[in-house]
Amino acid sequence: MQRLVIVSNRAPRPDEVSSGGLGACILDALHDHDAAWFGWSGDLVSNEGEISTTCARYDQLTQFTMPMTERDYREHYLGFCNAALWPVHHHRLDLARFAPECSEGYRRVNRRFARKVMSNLHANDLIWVQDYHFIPLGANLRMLGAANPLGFFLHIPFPTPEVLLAVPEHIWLVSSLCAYDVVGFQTNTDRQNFCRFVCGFLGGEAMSGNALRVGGKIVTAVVCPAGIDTDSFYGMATSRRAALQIKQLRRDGEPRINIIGVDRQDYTKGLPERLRSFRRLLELYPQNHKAATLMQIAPPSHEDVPAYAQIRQELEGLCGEINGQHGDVDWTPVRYICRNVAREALAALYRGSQVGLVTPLRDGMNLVAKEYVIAQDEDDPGVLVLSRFAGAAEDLREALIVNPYDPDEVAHAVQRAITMPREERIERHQALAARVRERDAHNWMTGFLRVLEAERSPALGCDYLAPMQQRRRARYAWMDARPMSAASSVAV
Ligand code: ADQ
Repeated sequence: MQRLVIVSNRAPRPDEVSSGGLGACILDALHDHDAAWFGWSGDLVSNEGEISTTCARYDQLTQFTMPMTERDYREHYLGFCNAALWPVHHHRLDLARFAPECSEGYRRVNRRFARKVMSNLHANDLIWVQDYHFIPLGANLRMLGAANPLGFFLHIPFPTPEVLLAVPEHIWLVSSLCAYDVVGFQTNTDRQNFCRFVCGFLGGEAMSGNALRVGGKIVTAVVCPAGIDTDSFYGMATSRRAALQIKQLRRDGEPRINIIGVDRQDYTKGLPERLRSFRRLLELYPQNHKAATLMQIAPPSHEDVPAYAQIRQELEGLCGEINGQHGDVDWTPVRYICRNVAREALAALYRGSQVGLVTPLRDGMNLVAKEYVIAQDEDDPGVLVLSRFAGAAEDLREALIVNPYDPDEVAHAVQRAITMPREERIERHQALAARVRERDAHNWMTGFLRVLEAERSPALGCDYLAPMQQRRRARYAWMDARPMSAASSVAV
């Protein structure tokens, strides 16, 4: 089997609990695959001279991690990735900030990672770059002479062209995506948005199948929804330990209806809106008093970004308000847990909850929705209430699909979930579980890699590659030049 080279912002340790979907999804899919994974170690150093690479081996996985400088962290990570790309891709232009030094920091870090990958690359490797932190990495690798098949997967939504135009470097960004052989998206909508941009603003044209021709080069754009390791998650949810935990959750005197939400604290996850919907449930359906509890597990993320610190304050305020207004000595309506929980414990909590409340305002996929489905007892399953703005809603149509901005609609859906007859719950669950299994982490990875492998040139590794590499270097050289204006012409 060929070695797979993965590059992502963080390379999670396989033995650690993390609240990130990307790491969980790749680790779940990587079983038995010979792989090298490059990422940021999470450490900061004061200058570039102090950057050194740490190599760790876990079975067939080798991880290469390196620190970032404080300046990189400020400009690349906080400044461009978190303050520009993340809000734009989630349609939050009100929160987006653009600064030339930040886009330069983004280019700088991408160039550094490209050099690091290049110095450890084998001729037969497949390269798979993950997510928005590394959009230009592929073009950088081509400039350094890499001839390997190059794939990219976008875990977050691809915005509509009208929104993406707000990023000053929009032409450069999407052209950089076109430097890959294969670009993967979570949903049809994301792929369509990408194609609309390529055809509308880069002069690209749709070819047969999934191919697009842009400036004489072909890029294949595929839909490949991210998934979970369904067997291992089901195993965790049905373990003896899980059964004990569920029993404890439902012990006498505790509320009978458990509603669960699990999300990183992020403004895209719709957490304040969810709490307001739960409050509305208690107002509209007072029979839930002393009966229903919302357990919201929400570990903080990006605490050094002001928009994130605000969410935490807002959440804590809302929990206090709801508990103060509706709670009683023997009933706490909202249980708020602000830290990471072991995956096994999470699986048990899902299984012990009658309603899974997954209501992001916008989300690439949302793996929590899939985890909730798989954790259920097939004979007495809970009901998934899912935002129409989660990528998962494209597939999981038998969930109760809601508009997360409308607290009344969400409250009515939760009430419908609580009172849904068992036969209907089973029927919906069977359809959902079949789809989640069909699109699990393994199929996500193999589906993508199958398309990428088809890009492999039979000449790889041969001497006569040199002229081809030179042509490629020349083709991508412009991308490393100083930032371009939106009006500049593009030849990819
Ligand atoms: P996220 O937005 O991070 O990632 P999401 O799909 O919501 O991912 O998954 C979060 C993961 O973290 C789940 O596996 C969940 O169980 C876990 N998790 C969350 N809170 C936790 C806690 N407190 N303790 C332990 N585990 C916790 C991005 C995109 C998503 C996309 C994924 C995968 O934003 O839209 O689904 O990548 O492609």
